[in-house]
Amino acid sequence: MNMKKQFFIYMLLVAALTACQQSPRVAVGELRCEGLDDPMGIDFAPRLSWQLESEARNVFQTGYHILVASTAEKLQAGEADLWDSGPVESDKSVNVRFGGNVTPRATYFWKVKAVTTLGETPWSKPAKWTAGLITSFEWKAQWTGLDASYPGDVLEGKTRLAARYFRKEFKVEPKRIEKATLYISGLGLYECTVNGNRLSNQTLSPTPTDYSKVVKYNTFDVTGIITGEHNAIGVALGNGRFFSMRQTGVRHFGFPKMILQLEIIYADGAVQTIMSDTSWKVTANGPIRSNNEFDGEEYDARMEMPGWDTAGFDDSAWEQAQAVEPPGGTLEGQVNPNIARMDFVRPAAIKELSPGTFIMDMGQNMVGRVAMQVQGAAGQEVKLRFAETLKDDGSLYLDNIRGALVTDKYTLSGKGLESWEPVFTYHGFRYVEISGYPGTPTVENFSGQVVYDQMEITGSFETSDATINQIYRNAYWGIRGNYRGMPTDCPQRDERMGWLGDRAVGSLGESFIFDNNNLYAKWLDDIEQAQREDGAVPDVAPNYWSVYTDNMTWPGAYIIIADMLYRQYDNIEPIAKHYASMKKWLHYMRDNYLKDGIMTKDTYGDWCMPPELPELIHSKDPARKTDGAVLSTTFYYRLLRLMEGFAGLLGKPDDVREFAGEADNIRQAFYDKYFNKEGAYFSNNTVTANLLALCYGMVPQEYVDKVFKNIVDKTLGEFNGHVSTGLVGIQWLMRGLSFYGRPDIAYRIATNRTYPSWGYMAEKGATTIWELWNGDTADPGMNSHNHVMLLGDLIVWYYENLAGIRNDPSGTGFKRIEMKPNAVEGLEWVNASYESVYGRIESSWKKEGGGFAWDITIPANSAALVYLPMEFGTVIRESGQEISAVKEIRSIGEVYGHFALEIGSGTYKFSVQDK
Ligand code: RAM
Repeated sequence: MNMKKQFFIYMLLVAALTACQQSPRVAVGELRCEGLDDPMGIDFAPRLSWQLESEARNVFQTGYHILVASTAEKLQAGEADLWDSGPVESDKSVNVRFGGNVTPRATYFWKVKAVTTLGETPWSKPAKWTAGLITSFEWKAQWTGLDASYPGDVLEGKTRLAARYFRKEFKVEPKRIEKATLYISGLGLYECTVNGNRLSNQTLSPTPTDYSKVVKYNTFDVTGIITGEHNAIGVALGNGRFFSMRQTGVRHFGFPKMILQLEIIYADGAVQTIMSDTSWKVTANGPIRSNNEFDGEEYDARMEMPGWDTAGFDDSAWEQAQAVEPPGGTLEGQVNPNIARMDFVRPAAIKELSPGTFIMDMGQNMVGRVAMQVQGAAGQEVKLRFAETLKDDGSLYLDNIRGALVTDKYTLSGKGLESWEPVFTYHGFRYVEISGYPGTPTVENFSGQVVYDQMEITGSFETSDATINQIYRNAYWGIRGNYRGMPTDCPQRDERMGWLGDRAVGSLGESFIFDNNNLYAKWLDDIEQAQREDGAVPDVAPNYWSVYTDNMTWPGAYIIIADMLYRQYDNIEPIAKHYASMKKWLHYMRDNYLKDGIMTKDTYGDWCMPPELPELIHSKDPARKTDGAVLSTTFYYRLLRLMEGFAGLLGKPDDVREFAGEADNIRQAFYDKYFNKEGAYFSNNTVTANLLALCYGMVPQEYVDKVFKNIVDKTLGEFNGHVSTGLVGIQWLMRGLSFYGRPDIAYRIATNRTYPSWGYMAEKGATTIWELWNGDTADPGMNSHNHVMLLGDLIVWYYENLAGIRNDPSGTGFKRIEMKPNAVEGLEWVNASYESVYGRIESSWKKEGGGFAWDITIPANSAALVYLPMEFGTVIRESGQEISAVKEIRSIGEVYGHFALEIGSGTYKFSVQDK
């Protein structure tokens, strides 16, 4: 057999490898892991992953050999001067710890070969990663800025500044440059050019953090753009979350500032370093007159400074930059992706509303900016305002945008055709009001630039049901529109905060569509940085809003998401890193609020459940609402069980006992206090109360069916087959209904087009997901049309229950896959795929001639437990053959109405028929 044809090995690094834009995780980890227990060898070294690809079935890895070298040539020659793993017997091909030393700035070239059940693979193609600066000692540059305001800056109320422009010229020696690396952080936001060249397509960088704790820096390979003797660096600074958008209520860190270090290594080994310091020049008199993320950007093209970021520009009118106080936070290489222009939208239509005022419809509620082309007289001002919906008279509906001014302004230079897009702001909108545009604007003059975190799309999902497909699309737009280096609640109004509760289970659903591993790992760091000394974890992180209300359902996301990253990505690092802080928080809650086994403190209830009146945001009806202590006690129980598991993973038997014992007590106390034996329900018998108890395993076995029946009765009776939960209950609704045997009800909820439902939102024209089930009628005080919190476990259910692609509950990273689709009545087919860390999993099924046809692909080095639905018959074939004749398949037999099989990698075509 020709091994070359059999295998291709793909290599991925835990840290992204795009040029050297990002430094590997070690830059973060090494600074912070001191003193951490390391029973599993979790020491935050870089992790190496690769994928095996083979057409053959049942391919497993049995060993590997990794070589790491300091140059491509050495690696090619097999000279592993940085690390040679030697032949290792192991099936691990994901997150293998690098065993060598990590040196600041070093580049690591590596390759791997695997031993498999089919034999040995050839060496993979080489890949590389680059280490960051790793410790703050490597930073020689000064924080540089301009701690002063200028005429036009708004320092009170809706705070906005003109952009600050910095420049520095430098000479290089006339000898060959081996490598030039630029490290930068510009707060709140920076745009950096070298010799007038943009360094990447990213925008709104760096990623937002609590700058007093941690500041992220970005790394760029600029070797190719330093070509001549005379060079220049230009940096423009926007406000971002540093000079925040509001004077009060939102955290302010100070005037914008930057740190930059450009390291040039010549071929002869000499090193030249250019650093931010007081030799730089600065001005606030550039074209960006004003910017912030809520209120928009104002640009005066007459004030452009041609050539300001290239050598030879006359900067005599500029000021000398100041050495300023550092922001306080540790500089860390940024591992999570930056934001970039990821997509664009062609406007659907422009209509004149009144003379000179036009309304442009993007056809989609999107997040980002509008790029414009315009021609006219110098000094003419074009104004763009943004909204999600229109009033009856066709004008912008701005009430739900609250205090955000959402206005961009462009003043023409008058020099021919001008193109413009703001850089230091973003909006959430479908409609744009255009005024002051010279002549009549047409759709060709505008384009919507969709900006969000540069993430791989990992999932595809389509079904025979148009409503499900539309909701999936709406969710996709909503999720990506709310990735902003942190998961925000909304993109349009004066909020845009990282609310923890919104993503507790949503993050799991999202992980099927986007590779959000590094983003959520970063967010857990944000949460930890926001933890108070006494142990309290906030409801918002980074804590630009200070919201410490002590409840279980919002901060609980800290623990739930760490578990998600472990399950979905086989990433144990967050658990190891945050374990101590999580435990501290649970102890804090226990010590302050646990009374007789009941967690008494709650803040939000089952947030935004469908209210009894269309104009209400929150229900006032005690019979519909779930008692806060029920929510917090069930969550506390669930979190204790997760911690029990984490403690086991980390080798802490005393903690396992502590959490397990506490959990047992809580379950008993909860049962004693809230369970009504006669009626078999908890508390006031809401779907949420019963569902949480059931899904968290708090219901004694003999009552499980009866409690579930109450959920079914309530849903079908009082709520007529509709959802009755808010943000909390919805986290388990779809999976709960399916798991306990009523996927048909879940399907009904998923396809409803009447209120309340996701389909109702679509029916009313939504192209994203609303904050409120009644977003069309409720008070605008809190009524975003692009919020993902009410998705709950819907996307999880799409992938796990409809497509049947689920990580085996006892394993991690889809090494073992559980495939068990619900072929519910009404649904004819599903086509789905998911790019797991082992490779691509595919599941496409359809009902056909009374039978069931199902095509499955499993990546090499993983395996699946496949459940074929027997309601379609008892004759099971694979590619036309009786399965008993297919040697690669292991039949397990009938399990609860399914025929269970075990398969390894490869592609399979199953059918289930009567004969
Ligand atoms: C509002 C939003 C947000 C939610 C908080 C509690 O600001 O709905 O998503 O988490 O309230």
